[in-house]
Amino acid sequence: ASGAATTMFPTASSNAQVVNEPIVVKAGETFDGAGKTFTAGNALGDGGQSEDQKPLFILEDGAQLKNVVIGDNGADGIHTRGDAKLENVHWTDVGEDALTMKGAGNVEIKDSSAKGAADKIFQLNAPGSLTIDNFKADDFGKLVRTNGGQQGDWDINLNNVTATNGKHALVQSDSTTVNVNANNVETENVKGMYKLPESASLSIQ
Ligand code: ADA
Ligand code: CA
Ligand code: CA
Ligand code: CA
Repeated sequence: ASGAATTMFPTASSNAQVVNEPIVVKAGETFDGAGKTFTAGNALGDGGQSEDQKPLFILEDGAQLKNVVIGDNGADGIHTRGDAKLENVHWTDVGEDALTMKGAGNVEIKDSSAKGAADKIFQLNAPGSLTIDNFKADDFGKLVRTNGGQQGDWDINLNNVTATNGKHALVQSDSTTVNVNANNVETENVKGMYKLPESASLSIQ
């Protein structure tokens, strides 16, 4: 697939800033990484599949994160606590997962990419919406997963997404009220695609 997304996969810098304590972006503030690479120190975790790892960034309600490359220790990625906007954020080797919605809100991610996720990229543990626009994913388990076995009102919007080499699903949810809208999504070698309850709403354009 030539691809629906125009964003690129950047290479992590070997001169990364090591993060030993999560960087908190306070409510309503913007953190601009200026294109630098950030990588987790061992204090946050090893980037493997253990569930007790910490994130590199915590975005409080209304925070924005832009121009950030996350390097080869992705630990528990990014946690959001409410509404959040991410722009030009790239996970070069996703850790346990890439981003977790920990608080209810609307999370928007644009012009970004992720690769190398043993399991999930986006983990939705609190209700709200996840909207991604112009996003590339390669080598992952699931692009989006709402928390296993949980019900919740989630709206998942995928716009201009190119996803390649997915092992389990593009979007997986156990919630009977989940809404998924996919607009201009191209996939190649993605197994499972939309794994949703019968009553979920799925619109593909
Ligand atoms: C797994 C686990 C959840 C939660 C989640 C996460 O799905 O079962 O309890 O920890 O990962 O947020 O990474
Ligand atoms: Ca997990
Ligand atoms: Ca990885
Ligand atoms: Ca996690």
